[in-house]
Amino acid sequence: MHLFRYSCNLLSKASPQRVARFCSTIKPNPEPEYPGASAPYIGIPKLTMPKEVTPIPIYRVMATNGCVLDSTQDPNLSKETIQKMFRDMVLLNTMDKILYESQRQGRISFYMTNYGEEATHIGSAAALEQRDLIYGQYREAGVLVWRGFTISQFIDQCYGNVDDAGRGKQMPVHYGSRELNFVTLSSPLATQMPQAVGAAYAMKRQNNDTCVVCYFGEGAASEGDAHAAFNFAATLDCPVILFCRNNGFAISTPSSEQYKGDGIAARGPAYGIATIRVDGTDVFAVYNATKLAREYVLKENKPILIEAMTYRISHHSTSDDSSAYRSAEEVEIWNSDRHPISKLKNFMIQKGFFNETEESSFVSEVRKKVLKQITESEKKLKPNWKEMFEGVYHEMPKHLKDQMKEMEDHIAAHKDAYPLKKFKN
Ligand SMILES: Cc1ncc(C[n+]2csc(CCOP(=O)(O)OP(=O)(O)O)c2C)c(N)n1
Ligand SMILES: [Mg+2]
Repeated sequence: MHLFRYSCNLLSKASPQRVARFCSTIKPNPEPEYPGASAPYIGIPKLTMPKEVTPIPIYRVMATNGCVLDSTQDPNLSKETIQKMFRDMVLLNTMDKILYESQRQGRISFYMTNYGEEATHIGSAAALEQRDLIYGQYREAGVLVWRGFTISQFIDQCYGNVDDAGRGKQMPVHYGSRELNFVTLSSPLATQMPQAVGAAYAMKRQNNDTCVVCYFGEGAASEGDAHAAFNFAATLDCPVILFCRNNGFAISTPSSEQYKGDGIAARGPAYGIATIRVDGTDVFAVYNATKLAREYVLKENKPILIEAMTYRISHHSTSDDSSAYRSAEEVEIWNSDRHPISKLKNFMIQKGFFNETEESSFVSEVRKKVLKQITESEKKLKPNWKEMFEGVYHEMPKHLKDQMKEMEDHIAAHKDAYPLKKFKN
């Protein structure tokens, strides 16, 4: 330090020629050695502009007409698997239409459809193992269909009756299933993300060849929890597939107002996470990408980010009217040629896997089952009202006991004001 100051003093009094000679004797530091980054030095300031960064490409397998563009990318699934993929997508679509209508008729309080995103659910679910643990957001009902959640389980949950596993405590579409390794959904956006990463960290410690998959929307990715999840996943090397469904909207906020830059995918490399962007209307592309992701996260014990590009064809939920913020023509483009079901149907027709009569009788069968189930679920009793105080704490704390007693007295005093016959005793 002394020597340095001494040289500086001398230099300040020296001629420019001597300064230049002195500087040429100093060896430039070959590599910067900051703990926080490994990057070379530059001598002229340069802004890195977002537009200079090449957009992450969208991987696809099929063209809109269902043709496989490169035969090496055809996952060559069996006819039975492809048929299950198609039928599960159709089942979800059919069930959605009826449940959406049943909300409009005032029979259930709320509903969310999955139109346009069917291939992201089925393609990813098909590439996973049943033991892989899933954390969803809410628009991933197809994952449950693939895993075997039944029509009655879906509808009992929407009706919040005695057979709803959630005991009527949550809004419709907040499904969950311990048997199917699907963690119960919760409404506050992005809360599932750090939880999923934590679970993946536990999986890594157990070394049980199981990964975690966490679905989230591009809107939810603006939450602070998303940052925490990305950063913990990367720094703790967690085997988690962070699966973003980018459907272009967060209720009425289009993705152009949600973020700047190259979407959610671009955040992957920024956090040090391997990333793939995929055509979410192409079931085979989603399948291949998820298969690759699963192998990678388990082999490397590291996270992966998938961004599946789709379009939310439906309104956000039954509480939204999307005609207020987008045109019917725009929606129609995605609801016809670009629809994931029509893409897969085109593929199946070319392969000779599609039988019009069989498929339409499948749809009418599903319709019948759903309608029958609605009548049954509607008739079932609601859980005993006392259950709303239970199930959170192992032992009910005093304040809840007090509230329950208060309600008991209230109900006893106003029996006629409540539809008690509709609740289990
Ligand atoms: C913390 C929090 N903020 C706001 C909301 C209200 N909300 C519910 S869904 C939603 C939009 C989410 O959009 P996105 O993540 O893109 O999912 P998508 O509905 O498109 O599938 C908002 C703002 C919420 N549930 N939780
Ligand atoms: Mg969205």
